[in-house]
Amino acid sequence: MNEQSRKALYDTALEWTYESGKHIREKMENTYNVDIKAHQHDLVTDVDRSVEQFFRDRVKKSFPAHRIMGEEGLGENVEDLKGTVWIIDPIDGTVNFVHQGCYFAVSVGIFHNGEPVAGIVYDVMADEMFSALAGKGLWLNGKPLPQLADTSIDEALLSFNNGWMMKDRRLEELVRQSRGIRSYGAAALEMAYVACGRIEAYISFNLAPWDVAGGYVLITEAGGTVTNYTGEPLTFLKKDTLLAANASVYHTITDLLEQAGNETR
Ligand code: 2AM
Ligand code: CA
Repeated sequence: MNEQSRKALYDTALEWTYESGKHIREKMENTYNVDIKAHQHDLVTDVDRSVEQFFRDRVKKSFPAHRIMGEEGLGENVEDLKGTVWIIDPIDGTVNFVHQGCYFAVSVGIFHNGEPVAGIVYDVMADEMFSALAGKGLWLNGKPLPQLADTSIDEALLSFNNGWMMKDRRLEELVRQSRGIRSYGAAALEMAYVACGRIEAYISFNLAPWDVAGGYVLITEAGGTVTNYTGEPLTFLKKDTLLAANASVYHTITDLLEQAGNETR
């Protein structure tokens, strides 16, 4: 894919994401159905489904050869990243959407033969559009964002769900050493915050490709590091853990976790 086609694809994805945000705000003025999926933490609404359908219709019409992987699974089953693949979460942070009416995002990651092309995370209610075009930089509402600077752990804000501490007590060491812990409940948004330096790291133990694809492009474009919790590259083909951080903080976190592991052995 040449540079011009990549830029055109990025511009189109941005336009459709804005449009989907407008659609979500309109839908929020009326009632919508909420269903529980696997368990009480996992919700889906008519709005999630209609936004995914909105992207599917537009991609199929304008780019019939492209494939789509989406949370609501309304289209084909994508099992590899050959060709151009759109990885879409129509609403990331559905629990926030339903309970709070804010702190949710539309997330879009576009890959070509497994390589990132574009990443978009749109905080619909704050009207904050985080976007990255691979190799060309990243922007917040069209304004360029700088590369992430080295930061020490005592000056770093980290984000993870409190529940993860019950799974890995070594995380307590991060609570002790960092400036503070935050938890926003929307992975794509938390990754966008790492990319723009509002927080220095985000950790999760259970995320799907659509939760992380857009944020992955944003963070790598900002010079940050994204792997799973054990340091392996993400495949974007299965659920995985996540450690996404400013590069300097990433290394401090992995060192601290390793040391904490050795001490408890
Ligand atoms: P979602 O709202 O799109 O489902 C909440 O901590 C974050 O984790 C959200 O980004 C949420 O995405 C994601 N998440 C919650 N439960 C999940 C699950 N069972 N599998 C994958 N991701 C999940
Ligand atoms: Ca979702």
